[in-house]
Amino acid sequence: MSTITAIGTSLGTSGINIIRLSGENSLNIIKNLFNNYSKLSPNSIIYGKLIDNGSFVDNVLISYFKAPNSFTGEDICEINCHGGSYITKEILNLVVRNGAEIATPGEFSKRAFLNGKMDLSEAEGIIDLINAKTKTEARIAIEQLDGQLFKKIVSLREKLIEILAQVEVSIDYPEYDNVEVDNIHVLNLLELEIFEITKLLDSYEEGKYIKNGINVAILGRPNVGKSSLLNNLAKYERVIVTDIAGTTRDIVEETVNIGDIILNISDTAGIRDTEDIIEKIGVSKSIKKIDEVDLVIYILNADDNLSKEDIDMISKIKNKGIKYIVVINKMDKYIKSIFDTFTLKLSENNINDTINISVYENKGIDELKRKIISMFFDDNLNSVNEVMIVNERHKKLLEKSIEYLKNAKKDVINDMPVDIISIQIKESAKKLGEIIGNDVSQDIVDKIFTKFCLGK
Ligand SMILES: Nc1nc2c(ncn2[C@@H]2O[C@H](COP(=O)(O)OP(=O)(O)OP(=O)(O)O)[C@@H](O)[C@H]2O)c(=O)[nH]1
Ligand SMILES: [Mg+2]
Repeated sequence: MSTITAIGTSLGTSGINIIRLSGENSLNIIKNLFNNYSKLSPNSIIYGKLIDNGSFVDNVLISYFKAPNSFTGEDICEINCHGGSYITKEILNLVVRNGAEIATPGEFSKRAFLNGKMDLSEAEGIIDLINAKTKTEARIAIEQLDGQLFKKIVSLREKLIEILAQVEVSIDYPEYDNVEVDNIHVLNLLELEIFEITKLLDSYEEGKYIKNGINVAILGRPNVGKSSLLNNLAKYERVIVTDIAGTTRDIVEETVNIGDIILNISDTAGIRDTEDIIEKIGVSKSIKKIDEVDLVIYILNADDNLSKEDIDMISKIKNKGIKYIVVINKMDKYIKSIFDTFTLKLSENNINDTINISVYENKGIDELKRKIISMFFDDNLNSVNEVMIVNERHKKLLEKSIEYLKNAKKDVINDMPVDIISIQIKESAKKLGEIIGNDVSQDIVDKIFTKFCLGK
């Protein structure tokens, strides 16, 4: 294996930067460049001078981890130099001139996986931790890189192997077989395993929103305060707000945090019939957006009439089965008689469960935030103890694993030969194994690690 190198820190102006080397030639390369090389021993970090052909390059700290006791399982040396992009790149070039190859993204972690230093789900946890933008996202990633998912998968696989043993006893000793009793027992075990895997699979529903955020569109007629709500949630003037109907012409996207959850919000052009060509395009984009999001916030105004367009749009959203919240804005303009007629009309049209807000007075916004969270998450997020999945690859493998077990159940019920049942159970176990990296193809491994950043 070649010796690879990359800058492990982000290139900018900082106190220090780190250039990593991994591979059997790491120590030799350092030997050519470091004046205090003789003091380096495994698991040590030594201060000294980096020298290139007799000329001083930088004062550095160099650490050394001897194979197999390192992150990659290979010899690793790390050069801690002064921060600053020029000197860091100079040292990287120096290391390359002395025999190292520039690493591809994720190559250090890929080597760690190939050398058995971590399983695939742990490696995926590392990418997620690096990319995490919220506390909850980071917590799930840490659990994964700490091997929690690995342990869960291993235990699910062990149970499958026990079931397999039960099934195969009947192959080896058919003369002792009481088929009916055996079948019921195997069916129960399969049912239990399907239940356990489904439980893990279901956690993806919440997990994907934690990882990717909730995609939200704010819709409504012109001037109801859609952009004002986005600005309020973003906590700065992201979008132009005026009292001219039709101010927002195109979709404006912004990511905001509410508590520990990310919302990817699209503010849209107010929906109305218009002859203005640009606005017309904007309106059709607004309507299309409904199909792309997880949640629609539909805004009405407290001092307005409920129009036919509103009723039609809300029905359209309802019929599509998309999650939605009807928000009544401008409650600061509340006049009882108008509002009573308005709410009556709402309930006549089966629009209930609305949230009243005033963006002007910053009222009702917290309730709206709580409502959004409760629509996507069951419990208090921080008290979740169960292992969660957040990765689509894992989700698909769990689904396949369940599918094979359901086939196995059918085969048992239909009195199929035992070896056919065994094949289904083995395939199911194989799919579980792929989550942690057993029997995965080179293509999949390569694909996973290219998602890593350089130097990891
Ligand atoms: N009284 C009152 N006025 C508000 C409130 N929220 C927004 N407005 C005003 O309503 C007008 C329209 O606000 P926008 O946020 O531009 O409305 P919009 O829905 O984005 O409008 P379009 O982009 O034209 O579709 C502006 O004059 C806002 O200042 C509120 O809570 N109370
Ligand atoms: Mg607007």
